[in-house]
Amino acid sequence: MALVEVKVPDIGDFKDVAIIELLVKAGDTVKVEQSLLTVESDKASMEIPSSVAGVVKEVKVKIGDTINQGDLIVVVESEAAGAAAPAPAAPAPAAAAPAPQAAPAPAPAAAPAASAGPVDIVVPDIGDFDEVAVIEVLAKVGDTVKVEQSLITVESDKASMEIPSSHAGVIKELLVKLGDKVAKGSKIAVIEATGGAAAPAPAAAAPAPAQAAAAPAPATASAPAPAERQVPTAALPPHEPTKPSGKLPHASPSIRKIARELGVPLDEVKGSGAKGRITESDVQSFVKAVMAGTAQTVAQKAAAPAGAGGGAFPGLLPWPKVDFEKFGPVERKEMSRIKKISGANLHRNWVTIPHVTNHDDADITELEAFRVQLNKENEKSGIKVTMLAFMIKATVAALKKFPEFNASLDGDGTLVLKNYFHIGFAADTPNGLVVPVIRDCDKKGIFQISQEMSELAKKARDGKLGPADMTGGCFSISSLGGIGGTYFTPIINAPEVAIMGVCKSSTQPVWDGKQFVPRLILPLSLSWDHRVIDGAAAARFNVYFASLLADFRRIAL
Ligand code: CAO
Repeated sequence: MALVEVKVPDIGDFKDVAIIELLVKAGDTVKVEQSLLTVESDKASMEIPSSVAGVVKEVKVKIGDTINQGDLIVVVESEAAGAAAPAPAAPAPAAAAPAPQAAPAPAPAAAPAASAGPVDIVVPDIGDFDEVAVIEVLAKVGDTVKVEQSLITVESDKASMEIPSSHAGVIKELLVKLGDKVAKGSKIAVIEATGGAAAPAPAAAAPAPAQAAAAPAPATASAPAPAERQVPTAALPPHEPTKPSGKLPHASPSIRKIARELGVPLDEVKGSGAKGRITESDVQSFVKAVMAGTAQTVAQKAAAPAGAGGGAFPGLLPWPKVDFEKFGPVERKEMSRIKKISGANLHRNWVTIPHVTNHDDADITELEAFRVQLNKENEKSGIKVTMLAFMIKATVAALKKFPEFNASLDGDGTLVLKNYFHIGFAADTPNGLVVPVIRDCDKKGIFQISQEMSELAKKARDGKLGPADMTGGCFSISSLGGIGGTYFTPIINAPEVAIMGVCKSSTQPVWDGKQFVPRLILPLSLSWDHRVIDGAAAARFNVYFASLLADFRRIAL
């Protein structure tokens, strides 16, 4: 028994290739030629075999590491006494990696650089592989291809690689089909080359692995962009992810690259290609299904609470489907357009904003008396002042004192603090809830606010509000005071960060230190976005707001 260091054999021009799969672990018994790990470039993947038989003592690399020829990958306790020879004992690289030998070989058919006209595209030198199967045809007759664009994918039992076009132009003939066997020199296509676009022979001719190192520009060396692959995107079937098999998914390097870029767990994608091979449209339909909420990845399922089903959010039960008629007569009514729109907005705001609601009371005994007196004095003006107008003015003062309430989140972590004071008020209309906005309330008096409010409320009831009447708000007030109730939880009107809910005032006994006295108490419910506002600030806002209503002279301080 002896410890043998197994190193990366000669893998030709392959440099800094990433390990995408470890096939053994410490304690495993391996045979000579048994694959230890899989490496992948952007156009080829290959397995690196063991040079000795024995028990794996240590795996020296991990997934994601990049390796080169001569790098130590595992230490094996060899069964054979004389098997202690280090790296040279590695098997011929061709056994594991078809690419290396191919790297320097120019393709026989590489046409002189700038020639236009029909050009034969042939399989370049792919090492010791006699014949490899065509497992994917990536282009069709009539396609315009670029130099380096992959035309077919071939696969042996230990490696798969894409064969690129050595010339730019239009494909006139495609001479291979799925399942065909090809070898070095096999003609795969005839291209009507566009003048001057032919690639330099070595880069164009070398098989995929070599190109990663030889091609000058990374852009041309990488796999063609998905859009160029002309995969039909319409009418993709819904996709239910499969269970991960634990084995490297059956997919070409470019598909694996696309999956990596999109964060798709490829081992959960069901392959629709030959022998279950994963195609680009399989990846697309997987993404579509997950985005549509009709499928979940294993990770999403694991994140969901036990017993939860599918749905747009992980763990959310689907909406119950109930046969209401079974329980009694019903009628069906289409929801109004406003209800549908406001419903969608309210839903988003409720789900995405971490709401907290603080309740408080304001003693409005004096203010209500003043309001009644004001309306008496101004009976002839036709302008009726309601408590809401005072609350709007009090809101402006509170926003000035607590600027984070007059703010919006913009993107991730940026707060937009507003230097204007446009206040929205929820208005109940026959068609549903709308929130008209009164602009520049800091510059307007109680009468003007009252007048604009009654005009906007009428416009709302008549269904005549335009977008300009309902946008640009800083803060909203939802008053149910004319109706009743004590407290409620108003939903923040995004992108605002807080909303004041008001219910019906009522006369209540309040202890003044010596006795209970009747006071008119207004219930307040302030909902605020906890991402922006802290609980203490919200409590202070409410206390200040209530103090202004209790003694409106304070607003001038
Ligand atoms: N406590 C006691 N009485 C109140 C009050 C309060 N907090 N607020 C208003 N009132 C009284 C008014 O003084 C008025 O009494 P009088 O007719 O005796 O003068 C009466 O209630 C009706 O007031 P109003 O509703 O016409 O006027 P407003 O300025 O208070 O409200 C508007 C205007 C448009 C906001 C209101 O009509 C409305 O639509 N409210 C509903 C808002 C809503 O639906 N919010 C829920 C949103 S969340 O789903």
